[in-house]
Amino acid sequence: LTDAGPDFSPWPDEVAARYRAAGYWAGVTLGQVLADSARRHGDRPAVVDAVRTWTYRQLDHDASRLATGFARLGIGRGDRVLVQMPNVGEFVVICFALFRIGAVPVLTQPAHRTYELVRLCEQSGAVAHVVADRHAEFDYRALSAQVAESCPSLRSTIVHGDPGGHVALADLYADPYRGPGPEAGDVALLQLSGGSSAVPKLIPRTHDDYAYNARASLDACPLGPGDVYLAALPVAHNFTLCAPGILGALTVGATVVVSPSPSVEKVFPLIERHRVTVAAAVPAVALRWLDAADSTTCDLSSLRVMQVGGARLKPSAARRVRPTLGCTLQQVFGMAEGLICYTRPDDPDEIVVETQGVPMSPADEIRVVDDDDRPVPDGTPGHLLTRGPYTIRGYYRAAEYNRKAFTADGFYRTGDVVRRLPSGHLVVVDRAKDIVNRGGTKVACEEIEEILMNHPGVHNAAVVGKPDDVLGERVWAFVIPQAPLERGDLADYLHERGVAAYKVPDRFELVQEFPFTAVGKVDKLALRQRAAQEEER
Ligand code: J2J
Repeated sequence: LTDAGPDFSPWPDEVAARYRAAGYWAGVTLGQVLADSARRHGDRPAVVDAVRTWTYRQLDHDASRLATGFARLGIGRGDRVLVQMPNVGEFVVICFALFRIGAVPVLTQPAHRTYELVRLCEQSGAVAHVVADRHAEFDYRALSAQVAESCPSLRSTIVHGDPGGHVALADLYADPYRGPGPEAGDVALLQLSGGSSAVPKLIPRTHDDYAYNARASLDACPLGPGDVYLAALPVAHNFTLCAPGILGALTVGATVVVSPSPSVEKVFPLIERHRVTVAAAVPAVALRWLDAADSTTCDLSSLRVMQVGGARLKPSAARRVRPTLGCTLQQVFGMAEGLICYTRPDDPDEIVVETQGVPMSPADEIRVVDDDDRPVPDGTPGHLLTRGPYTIRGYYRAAEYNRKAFTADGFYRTGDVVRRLPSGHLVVVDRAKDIVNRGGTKVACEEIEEILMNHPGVHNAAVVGKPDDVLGERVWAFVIPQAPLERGDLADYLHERGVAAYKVPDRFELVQEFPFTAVGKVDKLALRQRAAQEEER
């Protein structure tokens, strides 16, 4: 058995014992969470997508039958499986089938291409890749075949839809699974980090910690069997999956409606048709919904809570939520590594509009510190460090990087700069990590810089965020050429290398030199300011 293994940084024994004794870790696997709900809410709708509905009983049964199919392919406890699915109900079935056998989904995004997938496969040693045949005019079977060429660990491609020579997902459903399952302390899934390193980092979340993540989220965002949660953001994202998201809804017998996209055209009719009560959006998406709400003919009156997170929501936009959508705003400041902060339904308006809430668990430990890790007074901006029952102690197979990303006593360095109010509410004021937050989607600057620097015409490259009214930020690359270069060449180069489209800089600026800091590093802050001052062309 691979078990949680040495690849995973466990919580110290005495801390784990404390989390168990306090009931944060309930000793229940995610597969058991669904099985319990199936017993209690069997005939209620669990998941609804554009094609069909699964009742709780059907979902549990399908997950169990698919688990047998996966097991017959040789997928076992501890094996990693790349799951790359668009927003369809089968995503949920696939994840729970893997949870049943203790196999570990690696939650990749539909936008990822060979560059990302090969690295994720190498990092995780994945044995299979689950994809949809085609989505958004792209053929994932061909993509998977390309990935398999570079990744000897990858044995099977499993396809939802027309298998085109690979294994058909539909053919895998067999008798209900009776084999062994995981322990609650095992790694349940690998989330992707927004990352600030050249190689993407994987986030090992255990059954115990992820189930608690969903339950604690339900304290901040209560759901019951009468609720309908709209999954409009990508289903694999931590926000959609677990804050309280799909997993939270399935814990309490609520219904998950999966929207194929977050567009107004898809989402508004779904809200009306299914009487959606809770929806989650990143700020860029929330703005589009707010702009369209005044003139829509759709009935949005069922909405009770609009969750917004993933990137900073401007107070001016936050103020529009109640008058425009007629529901409560909940700000969500979370991260796939763990910590989630929420504003609460009974918080005063000013708190809901101006802050990103309080940590959801009484066991969350928070430090706000200066550059030397010394605590700063409330009200003063500082680096946010955190530790707790659902925050990882280390990235997967990343011992060296972990020494930088965590303190010696196990606090995760979030890279976010926050101000803590005397009430405990956090306001995200800045970011110290080297990423661009493009409408909630994170781009690691170093990753793109490293690829650009391999281009023969590039002497040096620096990627920064350019403030943007709609997305919050866009990706800008400053490039020092060492040979004649067209801007279009660089975008083409990234596409040819198989980099996901959202990471390709929105603009390339060719320059003669970079500003440097006193210690001789490229001065990213100065470049960010320069980008901010440039007019859009
Ligand atoms: C400012 N920055 C924010 C916010 C996240 C719930 C919600 C979101 C995520 C997520 C998540 C922010 N205001 N409200 O996992 O469970 C930025 C911070 C943070 C990073 C994490 C969840 N909400 N951010 O966005 O792993 O910089 O998770 O560290 O994708 O997004 O990104 P990610």
